[in-house]
Amino acid sequence: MQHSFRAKRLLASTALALAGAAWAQDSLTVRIGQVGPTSGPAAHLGLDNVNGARLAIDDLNARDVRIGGRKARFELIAEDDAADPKQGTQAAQKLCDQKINGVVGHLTSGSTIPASKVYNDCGIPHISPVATNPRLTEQGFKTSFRLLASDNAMGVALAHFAAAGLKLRKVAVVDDRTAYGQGVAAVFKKTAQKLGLQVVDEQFTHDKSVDFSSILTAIKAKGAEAIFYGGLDAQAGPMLRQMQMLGMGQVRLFGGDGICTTRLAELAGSPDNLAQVTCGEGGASVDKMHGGAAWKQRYDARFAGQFQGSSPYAYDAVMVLVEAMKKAGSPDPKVYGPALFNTDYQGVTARIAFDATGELASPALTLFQYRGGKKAPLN
Ligand code: ABU
Repeated sequence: MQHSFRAKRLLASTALALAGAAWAQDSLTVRIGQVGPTSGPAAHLGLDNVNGARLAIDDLNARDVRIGGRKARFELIAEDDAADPKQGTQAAQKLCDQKINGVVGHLTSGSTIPASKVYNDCGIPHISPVATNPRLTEQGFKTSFRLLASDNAMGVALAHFAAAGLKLRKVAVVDDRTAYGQGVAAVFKKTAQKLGLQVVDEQFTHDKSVDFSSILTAIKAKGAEAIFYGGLDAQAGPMLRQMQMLGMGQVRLFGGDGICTTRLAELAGSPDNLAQVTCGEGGASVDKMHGGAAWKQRYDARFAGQFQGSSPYAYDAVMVLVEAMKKAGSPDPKVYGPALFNTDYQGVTARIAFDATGELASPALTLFQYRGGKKAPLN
């Protein structure tokens, strides 16, 4: 009696172990890293990015995704770099050490560019959904990709709008000394000067600063009709508030996608303080994206009040990595990495294909102004 009970238990546990082994053979776990700031002044931008990537992971897990005939389960490994270049490379090394399958990120150019060398050295592809400094794809790495237009396009478009659209003559340029801020401000300045605009002042701040009174006072004295700010909304918001306090309410503020966020209104203190803002994004406005409105509805239902602008790009970055894995029949970065160059995928943000440098083949570009504190596309 005792013996037959033991034998049955043994049989049952052997069957379970065999079933487990068969499942393990038929399935695989794909780990996607994601890096951006979820602490510090840019934390709201980082959170929006993680949310986009998480939505993609959950959508994939709800589908029967097969890679090389095996059912795939997806995990998101999110790392905080606080928008700091050193923490960015540390996060990249950590993901390399964990032999992650692919990375979405990083968010700031200052963190993404040094991290891209780490990914190149360990052979793991990364797709940045937000970093726009052109240098990212000029390094010749076969592991770096970008899902939106770079600052070369953005700085040029904003300078053309200032000169031809608004017929301005005198502008000042301020940047936050980060790779992004310096880069986009330099492109704007060069183009503005080519178009005959006078750059009457150039000032610098940093990405943790909140007091711009001395910079603004100097710019006011030079009679600038507009300021181009190369940096993020965490500085542009208080700058707009202080412009009002210093009687500079008629001076326009230009900036790239770093200031072009939903949260700018809150950071500027009042929607009225945004009336003079023109900003650009290296993609289409979300309402004009393929299925963008429906996607945003889903996002808002899950992450109410957290949308800043870049989450659809983080979502697409996950999907593009997984499409390449499916095409190559393997989640091994060395195997599927080259397939990224053959991407032809209809994402939320755009029809996605890359050129030989890892840049999006045909990026859109949208300029925005704010109406009643809400972003309104100009094109
Ligand atoms: N592209 C704007 C913010 C991120 C960055 O490039 O630093």
